[in-house]
Amino acid sequence: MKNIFDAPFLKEFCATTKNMYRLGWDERNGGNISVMLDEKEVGEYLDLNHVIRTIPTGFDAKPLIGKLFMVTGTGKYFKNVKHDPETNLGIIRIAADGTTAELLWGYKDGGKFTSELPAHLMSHMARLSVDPQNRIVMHCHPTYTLAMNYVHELDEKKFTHTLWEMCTECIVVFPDGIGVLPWMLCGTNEIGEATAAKMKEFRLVVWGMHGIYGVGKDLDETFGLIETVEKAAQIYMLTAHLPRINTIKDDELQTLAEAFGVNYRKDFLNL
Ligand code: 2HA
Ligand code: ZN
Repeated sequence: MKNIFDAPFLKEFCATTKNMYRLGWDERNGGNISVMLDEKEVGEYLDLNHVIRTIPTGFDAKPLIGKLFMVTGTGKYFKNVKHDPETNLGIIRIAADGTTAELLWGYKDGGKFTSELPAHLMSHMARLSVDPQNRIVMHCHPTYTLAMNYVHELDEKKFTHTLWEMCTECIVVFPDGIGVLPWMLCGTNEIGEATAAKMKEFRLVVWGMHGIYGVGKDLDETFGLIETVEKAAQIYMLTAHLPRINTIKDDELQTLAEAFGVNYRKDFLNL
């Protein structure tokens, strides 16, 4: 059996949380990540027949039965993941009943997965139904994106349009736009269901006055999506109070999207 601390999937997870913390997206215990792992790959590092303990999830995730996920722990700090992944992370498998998680590794101090597991697993289910390559669900509290929530209308078309105008690359990176939920109580099945419903259409979902969810096929792609939104939100917040002299016009956004061959939300432009 190989040493799990050498596993590329663990190293990349640790590097990502470190980066997110460094960028100020995950203060204290803010944020959570889940990564669907390849069973065969994990089997090189762990005895998949050894279940440390079982933990009820509180909801039904039948389409994910048998799937393995590496998930950040509840109450744990992104800041600490790299130094002690075995306490701050866990690898779980969705058991045959669809409502229990089998702990295969981690949560060493008796802990458990993030309180946002419903939003994560429901989002995995929703994304897999439209994109079988999806592996990642990432949640965080990026500063400028959050600041923008207080001064910009929380309307999907308007929010997306404003961000598309802020950097030339935006419409190419997230042509599908950004879903927006109003403020809702976090950690519940209800916000999980609302997030998953948006995920059928969007790879990015803003939780009003809370943060953002991103999904993708790997950690780099998902991190990059949120990073691009955050950069655009930063430009917006640096300029929102100043007279706007220049902008990228809608016909230019259309030209960009067509030049890069992306399938963009035409109804989010005013042509
Ligand atoms: O896990 O970010 O939304 C801490 C949070 C809850
Ligand atoms: Zn949060």
